[in-house]
Amino acid sequence: MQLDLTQASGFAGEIAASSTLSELNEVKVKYLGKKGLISLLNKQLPSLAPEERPAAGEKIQGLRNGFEALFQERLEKIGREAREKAILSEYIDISMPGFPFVNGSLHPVNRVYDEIVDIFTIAGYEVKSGPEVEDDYHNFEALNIPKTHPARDMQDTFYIHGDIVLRTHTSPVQIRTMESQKPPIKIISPGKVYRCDYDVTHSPMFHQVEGIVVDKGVTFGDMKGALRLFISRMFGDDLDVRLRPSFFPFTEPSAEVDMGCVQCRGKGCRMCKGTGWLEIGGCGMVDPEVFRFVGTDPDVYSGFAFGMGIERIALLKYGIDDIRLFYENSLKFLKQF
Ligand code: FA5
Repeated sequence: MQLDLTQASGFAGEIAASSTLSELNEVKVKYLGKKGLISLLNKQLPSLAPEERPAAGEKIQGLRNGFEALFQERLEKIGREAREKAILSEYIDISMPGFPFVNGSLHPVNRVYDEIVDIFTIAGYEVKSGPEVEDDYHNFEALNIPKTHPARDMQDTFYIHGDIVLRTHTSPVQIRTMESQKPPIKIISPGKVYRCDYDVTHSPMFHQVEGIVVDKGVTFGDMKGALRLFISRMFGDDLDVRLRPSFFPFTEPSAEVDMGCVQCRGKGCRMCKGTGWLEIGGCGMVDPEVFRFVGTDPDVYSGFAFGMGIERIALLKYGIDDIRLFYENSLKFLKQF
């Protein structure tokens, strides 16, 4: 008996015709799988005469070796082709024009807010914050504004319920700080405040920065010095500070803070209504009554406090005449900063 090798020898064409890995593997199973055409030849060996077996075995091994060599060659070619295809499909034309990348920018109020914080922290002030939803005691009572006091009408308050309000100024933070910290105190507290106000220079939500310094021997002159330092760093050395007598229930004496007009540098123009001065906030020496509320002895300590509108400072810095522009979110306006 002779082995019929015809069928098991036909793999060369099939290997060459395989164009994918799975097609190539199918050919391998067909020839070298358990029931593959070459594998089946091995099972026929026992039926041969013993003297014919070695030669037949060699022929089968020859077929197997031939298959493996062609298979390996084809496998490498398919792999190479797949890699080349992937490289071509991932090709990036770096000479193509890019997509424009739109950069955001800081809101002008945030920009001025950060600048104010920088100026005061460099001068040794610590930054404190407090709740925007505040109780009547910290927003009014402890600031020497009892329920029946007409000074409550100075600020149009949003009441949440009962004794809970949206803070109308950042002054409650001076109370909270003095309640929890003994002098010396030197802090600023920037943040959002709320009043029922709306026109070209007033917004229902706006930002203030409060400052308070308490220690032995703090004077009105120290306060003017602090305000002058701030104004010169923010607007330039040539602008003076003027303190105009005023009234706040929590400071005595009290004053309005005016600075030289940023537009005419003090000469008089439309912006300052010919006066050469612009108002930016209020200030004064901490009232002894307030010290009593927080348990600080007014015979030992003295202090000054000031509060300024951050939008007001931003309006002046950028020469804008309507506060509402800050909150309309027009990109055309905001992109200028
Ligand atoms: C106060 O709020 C005092 N707490 C300031 C103070 C602190 C005085 C410490 C003394 C000692 P006044 O109500 O004047 O003061 O507000 C201060 C500043 O906030 C004003 O000068 C103004 O620049 C700004 N401001 C007030 N209301 C508005 C508003 N509705 N919109 C924008 N800015 C405002």
